[in-house]
Amino acid sequence: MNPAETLLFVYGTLKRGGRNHDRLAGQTYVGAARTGPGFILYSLGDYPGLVAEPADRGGVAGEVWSVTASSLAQLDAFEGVGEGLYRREHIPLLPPFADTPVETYVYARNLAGHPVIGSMWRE
Ligand code: PCA
Repeated sequence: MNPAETLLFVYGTLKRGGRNHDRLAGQTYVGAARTGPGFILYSLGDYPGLVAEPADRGGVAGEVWSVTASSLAQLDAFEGVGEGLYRREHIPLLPPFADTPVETYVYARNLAGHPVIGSMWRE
């Protein structure tokens, strides 16, 4: 992996085939991935939010991408990190990424009234 890049776990509209996948144009697909247990997805309408859920046993499915610093800055802006919509944080993944530092967008706002999706987002 290019040490100047960040490994990013995407689980929603940024995935291949997803509505916002073109925001990863020019970035490098690393592979399919799954979080360790303890995370679930909620539906926020037409996009999902990943949050910690200690009772979860299944984790969340997604993809790991290697992204440049400038791409990451654009993605942070798109995902509303500055406005507190998501926080970009390290996330534990299952093998083959268990020992690899990977980050993801964790939903940062109140989920009251939003339905649980579970472990996989489909558009
Ligand atoms: N975009 C980011 C977070 C949720 C969303 O729809 C992603 O795909 O990982």
